[in-house]
Amino acid sequence: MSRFSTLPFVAAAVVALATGSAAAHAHLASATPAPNSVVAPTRTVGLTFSGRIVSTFSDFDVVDAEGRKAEVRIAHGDDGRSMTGTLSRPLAPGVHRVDWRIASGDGHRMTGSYTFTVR
Ligand SMILES: [Cu+2]
Repeated sequence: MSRFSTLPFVAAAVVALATGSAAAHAHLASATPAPNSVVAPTRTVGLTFSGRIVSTFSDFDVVDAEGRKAEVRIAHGDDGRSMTGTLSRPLAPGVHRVDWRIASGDGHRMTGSYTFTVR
């Protein structure tokens, strides 16, 4: 009985280890507009990562459904883990994709993308 009751604790420890190694490099923690959201026309796209990112190697594109990249000026946050892009003009209605690439504080390069819709 006691032998089997330890299993949940072992499982929890394995999960904790896996989470710990994943936390070693930064992943996208939150974004504005949020992934899969529907928003009013905006000129600002902000990404926040779970850990430090190297600003020199970290940026993103905002691409519309026809593959056109928006003109965007990216500023890196003082917190060392966020970026804010200011677009030269509000995004047109439709689906937009954010393609981000970063160098994590631990040196790993990571990329990702998500979409949101402007109504
Ligand atoms: Cu890493």
